[in-house]
Amino acid sequence: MAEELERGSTQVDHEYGASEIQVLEGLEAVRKRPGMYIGSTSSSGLHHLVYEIVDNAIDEALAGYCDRITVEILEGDIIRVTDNGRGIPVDIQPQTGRPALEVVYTVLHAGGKFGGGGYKVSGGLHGVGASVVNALSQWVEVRVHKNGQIYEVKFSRGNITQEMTVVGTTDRTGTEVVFQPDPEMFETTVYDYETLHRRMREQAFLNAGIGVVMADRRPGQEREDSMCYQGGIREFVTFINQNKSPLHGEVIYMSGMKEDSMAEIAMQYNQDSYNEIMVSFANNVHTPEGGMHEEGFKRALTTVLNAYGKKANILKGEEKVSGDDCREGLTCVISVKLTDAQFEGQTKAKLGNSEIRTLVNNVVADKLEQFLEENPAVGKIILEKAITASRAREAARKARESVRRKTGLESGQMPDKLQDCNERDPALCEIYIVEGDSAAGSAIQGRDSRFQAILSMWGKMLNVEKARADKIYGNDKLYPMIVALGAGIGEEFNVEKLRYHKIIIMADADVDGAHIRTLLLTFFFRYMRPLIERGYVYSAVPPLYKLTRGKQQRVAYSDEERDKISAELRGDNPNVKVDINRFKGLGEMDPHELWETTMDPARRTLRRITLEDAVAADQIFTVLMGEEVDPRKAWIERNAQSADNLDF
Ligand code: 1YM
Repeated sequence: MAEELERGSTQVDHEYGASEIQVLEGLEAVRKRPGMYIGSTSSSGLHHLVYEIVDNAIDEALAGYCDRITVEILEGDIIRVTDNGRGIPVDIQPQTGRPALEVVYTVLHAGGKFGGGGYKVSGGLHGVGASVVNALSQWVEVRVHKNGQIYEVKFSRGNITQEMTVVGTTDRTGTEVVFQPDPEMFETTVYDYETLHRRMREQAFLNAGIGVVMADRRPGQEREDSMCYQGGIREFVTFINQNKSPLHGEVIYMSGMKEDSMAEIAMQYNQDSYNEIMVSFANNVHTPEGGMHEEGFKRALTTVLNAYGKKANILKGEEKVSGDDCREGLTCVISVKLTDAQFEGQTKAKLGNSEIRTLVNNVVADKLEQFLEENPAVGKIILEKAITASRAREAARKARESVRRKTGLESGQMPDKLQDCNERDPALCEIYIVEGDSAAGSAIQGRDSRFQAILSMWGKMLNVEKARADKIYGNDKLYPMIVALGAGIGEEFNVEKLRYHKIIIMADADVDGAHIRTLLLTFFFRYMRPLIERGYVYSAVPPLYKLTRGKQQRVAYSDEERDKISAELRGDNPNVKVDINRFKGLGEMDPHELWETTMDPARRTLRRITLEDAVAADQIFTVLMGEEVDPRKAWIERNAQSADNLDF
């Protein structure tokens, strides 16, 4: 990497001053340890580059100078981001003697340190800015429209290859950034439209009134989505609830500020769901692990509903509703903006600033009370929903205890469907959840029984979106799994008691397999969410093809790999015959094959299930599992070639 920096820098035709040497050292550090700056060099890090550039445009919009941002994926997975703001400053920066534009793109943490005025509120996972994108890109070009001129600067792997030059005149203002991520730095350089689209939509919801265009210009996959939400997070709630039936027409919206911080909350209850969806952000950054803003909200919601229920005589005598009762069926979006956000937790996705808890608590305490006073009819249905939840919870507790007594949940007795492993340290243990009898048979024979347990499941699984906890405990598919995992569910879930730290869903690579996987993920998402948050849930990746040439056999996990291996087996001879067979299902593999291709830790591929976007996950789950049949059909048709063997 040092070599590349040197090669690039020979193209700069002036002598280095001390500050520029520092620049090179700074960006070299980024190339040495990219993960420290963008989280990882996987697909997630690749997408992060786009967010960093977009964040600068969002900041410009929040400052009130820009109302339109366009993000395009061009042919060759080149990214172009354009805004109509003031344009990055081009004047000479006194400390460096270079134009600000060059400094922003070459000095680590340059953004926001100068240019004056306001604080940077948006910011990706680490908020490290344009120079990191530059360091990790094969090339970057920035064009700034400002003062009637078009200024252009070019870089390669962090080094200036064309100093800032005026290349034309213009009658508008704004910034255009085009870059190509460096394939030497990333495991993949292929962009996923949906990932970027989801993120841009989220930003459009969080920043009311900003127009965001997302476009795919890659040949053969052209697509464009225009987003602008005047209602901001109110419309976000409506969007999340689009396939649900709201309990009250209007989304409840509350906002307030104190000193430099501000909070806004939008919420709406649903009739047909027992789950709570809480999506929170701090400075436009998603905080899936929650934190102080969520705590403040929960506390105030419970207090206000109990107080109102009493005052309106809906709660009688000593009757109370718990926090969980108050949030059953609730969809809520919380967005806070503050000067010095502290991100904590396992994945730095939890807000730690305690003053925000007080702010959100106060906003909700004031505004929700006021709303309920002004809308007593809505107040009544919300409280009745909470009371129903409270009674159902009590019934579920009783059901659970009776199941426990009958089946000895606490006796430590394991279900028949489990073939356990010998190892007892959960950190070393894996459990394969296998769909289908014959696949489970192969897995049991093929596994390494020292540390691999097999749980077989077959038949139709309970749709948990539609069921309450009491039904789940009584379900013959889920109950053995709950017992095998050993950590309980829902409020009682205790991850410390978990018996395996790798939970691997092994299902066929077809529509049925996708269905089972989604059902299981819905269940984990709803009732054992810490499993996903901690990264304990995986999907096995079985091969798709078997290639045979004489006695030689190989397997391929994708169409590209199939073609590559086929060419390898053929060698230079086009007349050689290579047999290509598509695996129809796991059940077709013999135990040995299954071990070699899908279960052997040294050779298998596992895909870790992440909670990267709880909204997206819930969308899919709701679309697939909810009451409405049409969106589910549409989703499956979009995502599978043959949907014929699925029943709705
Ligand atoms: C497509 C990406 O970077 N837009 C952008 C960036 C800046 C400004 C405007 C800007 C900021 C300020 C003053 C200020 C940036 N400026 C800087 C720095 N779009 C994109 N649009 N004038 C213009 O913050 O005061 C960093 S980013 F530091 F130079 F001011």
